[in-house]
Amino acid sequence: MKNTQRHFVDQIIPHRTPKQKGIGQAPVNIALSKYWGKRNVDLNLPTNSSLSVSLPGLGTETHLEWMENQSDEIYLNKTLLKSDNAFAQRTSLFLDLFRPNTQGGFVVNTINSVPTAAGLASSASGYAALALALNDCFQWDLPLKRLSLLARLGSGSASRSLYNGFALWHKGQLDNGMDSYAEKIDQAWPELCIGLLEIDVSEKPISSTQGMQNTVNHCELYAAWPDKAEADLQKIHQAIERKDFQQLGQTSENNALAMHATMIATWPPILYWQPESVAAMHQIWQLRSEGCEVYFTMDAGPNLKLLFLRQDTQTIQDHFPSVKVIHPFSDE
Ligand code: 2P0
Repeated sequence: MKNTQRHFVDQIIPHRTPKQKGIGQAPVNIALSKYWGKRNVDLNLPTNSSLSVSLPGLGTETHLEWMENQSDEIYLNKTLLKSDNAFAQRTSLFLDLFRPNTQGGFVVNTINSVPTAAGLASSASGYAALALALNDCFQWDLPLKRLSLLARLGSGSASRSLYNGFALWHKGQLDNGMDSYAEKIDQAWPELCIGLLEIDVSEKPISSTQGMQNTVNHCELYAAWPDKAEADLQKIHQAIERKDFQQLGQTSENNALAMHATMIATWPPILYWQPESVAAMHQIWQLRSEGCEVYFTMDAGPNLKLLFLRQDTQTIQDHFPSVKVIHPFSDE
């Protein structure tokens, strides 16, 4: 696995000589058309393309420095992690792909403004920020498209977190993974709002990586997923271009529920929802039947992300007092 990944990295980076300290910052992203399933586990190549919107103000900032004659030191939110910590081990394994020798180590300072493993995809902003910090530290000067290939190796959804606004991660066709990158969709939608509805932010029982692998291997319904995901992505892309909010909302909600249907139909079953998640869905459907255009999407966790337009903010806040409202395009 390591050799395959190192060979992949060799085709992208110009050298392995760190020049200075590096810094990277990246937002979390919410997929409107989801990534669920890999066609190649070593290279994190997905079975389907996906489309996301980034959440400005929520994400990761990473500082990186190469030190000769010491091992990696990894800080998460200013706390030094023990070397057997899962986050530290995963980070060090990723950094193995870039280190110039085995005598030195990286000092990594990661500040997350999202709870780790809470279904808000902190690994997405984490590996995107790390790819940017590496680019800065080694002074590679790589374009974002190339950095998204590197971020993808850390976590698939990280490929989309190199960008603000909408991003499209192409699944690619090649076995070597060089065409499986994300790029920005150059469209702003200032009225679009995302409402974060936290049901439970504790560590999830099964990681997305494991969950999607189990689904691919042990779900008869999964065969229908890749084609549906591609069709949904096209509809959402079109909805963004036409600013057709109903098409965006309906397709996104249906796409998320279809992804969860494949999880539920896996054996043993994977169910990230909690009773409060289902209660919130009913509340959203009730509001919609009363004429308020609100939809939801969900990832590998119990939390909901509401989709609505700015004009409905007050109604949404009245019905969901704890909702955190994000404007993905407030600065554009
Ligand atoms: C997404 N998720 O498109 C989907 C929807 C979760 C549900 O991408 O194994 O953490 O590291 O590539 O990127 C979460 O999966 O998985 C994810 P790996 P990742 O946002």
